[in-house]
Amino acid sequence: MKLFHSNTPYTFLGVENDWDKAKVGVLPVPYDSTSSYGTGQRWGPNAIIQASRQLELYDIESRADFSQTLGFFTFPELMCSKKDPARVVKAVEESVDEILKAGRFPLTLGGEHSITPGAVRAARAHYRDLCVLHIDAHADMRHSYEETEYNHACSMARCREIVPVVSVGVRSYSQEEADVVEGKYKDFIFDASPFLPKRIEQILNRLSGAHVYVSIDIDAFDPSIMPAVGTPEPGGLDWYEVLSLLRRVGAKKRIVGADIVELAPIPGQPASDFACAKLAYKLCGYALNGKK
Ligand SMILES: [Mn+2]
Repeated sequence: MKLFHSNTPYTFLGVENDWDKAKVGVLPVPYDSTSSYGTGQRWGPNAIIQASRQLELYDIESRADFSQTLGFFTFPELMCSKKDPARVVKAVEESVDEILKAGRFPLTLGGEHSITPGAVRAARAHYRDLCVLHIDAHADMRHSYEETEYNHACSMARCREIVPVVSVGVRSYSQEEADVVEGKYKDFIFDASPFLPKRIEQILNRLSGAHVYVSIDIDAFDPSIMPAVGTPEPGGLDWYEVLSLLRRVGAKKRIVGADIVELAPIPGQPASDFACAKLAYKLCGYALNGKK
């Protein structure tokens, strides 16, 4: 009966799950309990993995198929308690800590943005000079929202309590957030104006440490590129400018972990799923290719 079964494993990129050879640990976190508008982010990791199995693994930019040289190990989906965001964040922290302890690069697939502080906490324990590059349409600087400090609208407020954060693509925030976005953190929050080379250098100069954790809320992109998000904001970032930024950060700093969050797949419209899969693959290339 072998003839009738797909021989592409159900893993990120459809590559063999071999922990010993893998430099990247892919952690799917299907969590979406605190979303305020659109929901369905719990289906995000599944859609990214599905789409990634169709990706062309030859990367034109680097002229290489680096899926084998890097090696990707896909974990089973994390169990997510719907009622207790703090517990989910803790579970993410523990999982990312295990991946880092094993010397692998943690790539977390969300799920909503509330999970990021767990991953950042784990990375901070391994790298004392850690800073975060946060790519998002929203500031996520509410202190708490809908009775929890772990709402997705608070993710960067939590991260900024422990590490310096540089946000880019931000074009929507509340009155409460405006006080800190336009005040205390104004030099560390960039809007969605075009990422010209000079601006990319300005962003880079704000990243204080040598080690960088990258958190990408895909609503940072323009909705024409990433329509499948809970809160689509017009006037977003362009595909190539985000890649330019990530390429520069990868060349100048050491990217030690990443997450791609907030994909809420639209049935029958796989463009966003595919873009997330490609983004994840290219980001791992920028982070790890040519590095020891
Ligand atoms: Mn957002």
